[in-house]
Amino acid sequence: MAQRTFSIVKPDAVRKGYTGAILAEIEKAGFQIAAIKKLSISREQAKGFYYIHKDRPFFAGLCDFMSSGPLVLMVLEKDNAIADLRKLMGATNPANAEEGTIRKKFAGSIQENAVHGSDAEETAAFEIGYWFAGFELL
Ligand code: 3AN
Repeated sequence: MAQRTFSIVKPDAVRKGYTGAILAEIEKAGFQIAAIKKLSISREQAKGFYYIHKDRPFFAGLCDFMSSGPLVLMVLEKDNAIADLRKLMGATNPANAEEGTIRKKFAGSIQENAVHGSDAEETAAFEIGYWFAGFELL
Protein backbone atom coordinates (compact mmCIF):
# COMPACT_ATOMS: atom_id res chain seq x y z
CA MET A 1 0.00 0.00 0.00
CA ALA A 2 1.21 3.50 -0.79
CA GLN A 3 2.92 5.27 2.08
CA ARG A 4 3.19 9.02 2.65
CA THR A 5 6.30 10.95 3.59
CA PHE A 6 7.08 14.61 4.07
CA SER A 7 9.78 16.46 2.16
CA ILE A 8 11.23 19.97 1.85
CA VAL A 9 13.25 21.62 -0.88
CA LYS A 10 15.32 23.75 1.51
CA PRO A 11 16.12 27.49 1.07
CA ASP A 12 19.63 26.88 -0.35
CA ALA A 13 18.27 24.78 -3.22
CA VAL A 14 15.35 27.15 -3.89
CA ARG A 15 17.79 30.11 -3.97
CA LYS A 16 20.06 28.33 -6.45
CA GLY A 17 17.17 27.55 -8.79
CA TYR A 18 17.19 23.78 -8.20
CA THR A 19 13.52 23.36 -7.27
CA GLY A 20 12.41 22.03 -10.66
CA ALA A 21 15.39 19.70 -11.03
CA ILE A 22 14.81 18.24 -7.55
CA LEU A 23 11.09 17.74 -8.20
CA ALA A 24 12.00 16.00 -11.47
CA GLU A 25 14.32 13.58 -9.58
CA ILE A 26 11.54 12.86 -7.10
CA GLU A 27 8.94 12.18 -9.79
CA LYS A 28 11.41 10.13 -11.87
CA ALA A 29 11.90 7.93 -8.80
CA GLY A 30 8.17 7.12 -8.80
CA PHE A 31 6.80 9.45 -6.13
CA GLN A 32 3.40 11.13 -6.56
CA ILE A 33 3.20 14.69 -5.24
CA ALA A 34 0.12 14.51 -3.00
CA ALA A 35 0.41 18.15 -1.84
CA ILE A 36 2.89 20.98 -2.42
CA LYS A 37 3.35 24.62 -1.40
CA LYS A 38 6.08 27.26 -1.48
CA LEU A 39 6.36 29.63 1.46
CA SER A 40 8.70 31.47 3.79
CA ILE A 41 8.63 30.28 7.38
CA SER A 42 9.42 32.13 10.60
CA ARG A 43 12.23 31.19 12.95
CA GLU A 44 9.59 30.13 15.51
CA GLN A 45 7.97 27.79 12.96
CA ALA A 46 11.38 26.30 12.16
CA LYS A 47 12.05 25.77 15.87
CA GLY A 48 8.79 23.88 16.29
CA PHE A 49 9.50 21.71 13.29
CA TYR A 50 13.04 20.81 14.43
CA TYR A 51 12.13 20.62 18.15
CA ILE A 52 13.62 17.11 18.32
CA HIS A 53 17.05 18.70 17.63
CA LYS A 54 16.65 21.50 20.21
CA ASP A 55 19.66 20.43 22.27
CA ARG A 56 22.01 19.89 19.32
CA PRO A 57 24.78 22.46 18.79
CA PHE A 58 23.59 23.20 15.24
CA PHE A 59 19.96 23.94 16.26
CA ALA A 60 20.13 27.77 16.24
CA GLY A 61 22.01 27.88 12.92
CA LEU A 62 19.62 25.36 11.41
CA CYS A 63 16.56 27.45 12.39
CA ASP A 64 18.19 30.62 11.01
CA PHE A 65 18.94 28.82 7.75
CA MET A 66 15.47 27.29 7.35
CA SER A 67 13.86 30.72 7.84
CA SER A 68 16.35 32.51 5.54
CA GLY A 69 14.23 32.30 2.39
CA PRO A 70 11.35 30.50 0.68
CA LEU A 71 11.17 26.73 0.72
CA VAL A 72 8.95 24.13 -0.90
CA LEU A 73 6.97 21.79 1.35
CA MET A 74 5.61 18.51 -0.03
CA VAL A 75 3.74 15.38 0.86
CA LEU A 76 4.98 12.50 -1.30
CA GLU A 77 3.35 9.15 -1.90
CA LYS A 78 4.58 5.74 -3.09
CA ASP A 79 5.16 2.25 -1.76
CA ASN A 80 7.97 2.39 0.82
CA ALA A 81 8.07 6.20 0.45
CA ILE A 82 9.94 6.98 3.68
CA ALA A 83 12.93 4.67 3.12
CA ASP A 84 13.00 5.25 -0.64
CA LEU A 85 13.13 9.04 -0.26
CA ARG A 86 15.95 8.77 2.30
CA LYS A 87 17.88 6.65 -0.20
CA LEU A 88 17.20 9.11 -3.04
CA MET A 89 18.31 12.06 -0.84
CA GLY A 90 21.66 10.55 0.20
CA ALA A 91 23.69 11.11 3.38
CA THR A 92 23.11 14.20 5.56
CA ASN A 93 26.63 15.37 4.75
CA PRO A 94 26.84 15.71 0.95
CA ALA A 95 30.54 14.81 1.17
CA ASN A 96 29.38 11.30 2.15
CA ALA A 97 26.41 11.11 -0.22
CA GLU A 98 26.41 8.42 -2.89
CA GLU A 99 26.72 9.24 -6.58
CA GLY A 100 23.32 9.92 -8.16
CA THR A 101 21.63 11.12 -4.95
CA ILE A 102 19.93 14.51 -4.66
CA ARG A 103 22.36 15.72 -1.99
CA LYS A 104 25.38 14.64 -4.06
CA LYS A 105 24.03 16.66 -6.98
CA PHE A 106 22.54 19.70 -5.28
CA ALA A 107 23.68 20.09 -1.63
CA GLY A 108 26.40 22.52 -0.58
CA SER A 109 27.15 21.51 3.02
CA ILE A 110 25.94 19.40 5.95
CA GLN A 111 23.58 22.23 6.98
CA GLU A 112 22.61 23.57 3.56
CA ASN A 113 21.83 20.13 2.24
CA ALA A 114 19.06 20.86 -0.27
CA VAL A 115 16.33 18.49 0.92
CA HIS A 116 14.56 17.08 3.94
CA GLY A 117 12.79 13.74 4.19
CA SER A 118 11.03 12.17 7.19
CA ASP A 119 13.02 9.42 8.89
CA ALA A 120 10.16 7.23 10.24
CA GLU A 121 6.38 6.77 10.14
CA GLU A 122 5.75 8.71 13.37
CA THR A 123 7.92 11.63 12.23
CA ALA A 124 6.21 11.67 8.83
CA ALA A 125 2.81 11.90 10.54
CA PHE A 126 4.00 14.74 12.80
CA GLU A 127 5.69 16.63 9.96
CA ILE A 128 2.75 16.33 7.52
CA GLY A 129 0.36 17.53 10.22
CA TYR A 130 2.69 20.39 11.17
CA TRP A 131 2.67 21.95 7.68
CA PHE A 132 -0.53 20.74 5.98
CA ALA A 133 -4.18 21.00 6.95
CA GLY A 134 -6.43 17.99 6.35
CA PHE A 135 -8.28 19.72 3.50
CA GLU A 136 -5.01 20.16 1.62
CA LEU A 137 -4.52 16.40 1.50
CA LEU A 138 -7.83 15.24 0.08
P1 3AN B 1 18.65 14.36 7.91
O1 3AN B 1 18.08 15.61 7.30
O2 3AN B 1 19.63 13.68 6.98
O3 3AN B 1 17.63 13.45 8.48
P2 3AN B 1 19.19 15.13 10.66
O4 3AN B 1 17.75 14.85 10.95
O5 3AN B 1 20.25 14.48 11.48
O6 3AN B 1 19.56 14.84 9.13
O7 3AN B 1 19.42 16.69 10.78
C1 3AN B 1 18.43 17.60 10.42
C2 3AN B 1 19.08 18.75 9.69
O8 3AN B 1 19.99 19.40 10.54
C3 3AN B 1 19.93 18.34 8.49
N1 3AN B 1 19.16 18.13 7.27
C4 3AN B 1 20.92 19.47 8.36
O9 3AN B 1 20.33 20.58 7.67
C5 3AN B 1 21.12 19.86 9.82
N2 3AN B 1 22.31 19.24 10.39
C6 3AN B 1 22.45 17.96 10.79
N3 3AN B 1 23.68 17.73 11.29
C7 3AN B 1 24.33 18.91 11.23
C8 3AN B 1 25.63 19.36 11.59
N4 3AN B 1 26.52 18.53 12.14
N5 3AN B 1 25.93 20.65 11.38
C9 3AN B 1 25.04 21.52 10.85
N6 3AN B 1 23.80 21.17 10.49
C10 3AN B 1 23.44 19.89 10.66
